[in-house]
Amino acid sequence: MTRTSSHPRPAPADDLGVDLYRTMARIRHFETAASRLLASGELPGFLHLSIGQEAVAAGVCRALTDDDYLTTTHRGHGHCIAKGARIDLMLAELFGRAPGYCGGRSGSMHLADPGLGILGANAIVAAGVPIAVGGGLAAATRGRGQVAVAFFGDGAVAEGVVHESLNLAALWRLPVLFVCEDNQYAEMTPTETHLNNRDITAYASAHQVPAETVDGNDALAVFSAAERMVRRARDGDGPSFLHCRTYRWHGHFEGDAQNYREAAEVEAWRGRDPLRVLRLRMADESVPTAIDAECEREIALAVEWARAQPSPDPGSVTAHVYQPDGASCGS
Ligand SMILES: Cc1ncc(C[n+]2csc(CCOP(=O)(O)OP(=O)(O)O)c2C)c(N)n1
Repeated sequence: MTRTSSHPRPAPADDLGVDLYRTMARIRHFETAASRLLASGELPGFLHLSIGQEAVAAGVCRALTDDDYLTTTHRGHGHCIAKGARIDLMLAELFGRAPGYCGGRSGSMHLADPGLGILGANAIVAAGVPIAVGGGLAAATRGRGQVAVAFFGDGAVAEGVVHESLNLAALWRLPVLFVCEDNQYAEMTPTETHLNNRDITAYASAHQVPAETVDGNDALAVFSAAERMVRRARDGDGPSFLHCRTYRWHGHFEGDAQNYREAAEVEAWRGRDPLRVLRLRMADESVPTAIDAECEREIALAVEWARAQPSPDPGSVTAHVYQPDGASCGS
């Protein structure tokens, strides 16, 4: 379903820190609201939240334009919001309502906005990675300087398709940024028990793709590395790999009993809250406080709107199964 977003994005701030903080706060308030709505029984389906990981989405997407592509995962709300997706349409989709991004049919794990280059969240681990390489090939063919970003978790790194994607992107020098969001668990499995080499950048280096590890809870550090890598891609110098070390505060999914990790580990990472990390670097405390209040209001209004929308017409159940003749996936 192609949808062109005409909804205005929040006014871009001159100050990088303010802009990054606003993006992270929007993600945090969106996901906090979604968590509550699921717990109260209002939202159907599954939710995988990225609370604690917001700096990766904000830092990487700050280096992109609306014309660039991204693909994301089952944990993709943050990436979509940071790329400019409409929060009201995302919430309508989570509620299963007709105006939602996918007509209320997909829920959280298949959000897409081709008009903004969001080529889709994907519930199949690693499946978005080759799609981003396809975006990179389209970008290279068009020659307009677009780039494509593949977000994926540490759990995707040993999937064969990630290596096929790295190889092809390197071989054809495609403008692709591979972003591994390493939250240290794949579902309930710690990374050291599913990856032989804990140095995740080594997998990229094996394909001669330049790689770097950054503190994924530091939005400024993520942005600085992503900006360099995006510039490299736009200049025709091929793909890069950004390994971001971070942590999810909530369970793998909402409702996860989390008996595979200690509460003290979660607490220690909460102490490195990416919003707080940035807040401490901002000169004026009142700015982030005002942004938080603004985001809370924005989300509350969007929830109210989404909740009041109609469900899809049952008579349309077979619609949107096939791409209509002549329709395109955006440009
Ligand atoms: C191909 C495939 N294998 C297994 C699963 C089940 N599964 C869903 S999420 C997940 C873990 C993914 O871990 P990671 O890539 O690190 O992302 P995270 O959940 O930590 O964000 C698994 C194994 C799946 N959805 N797809």
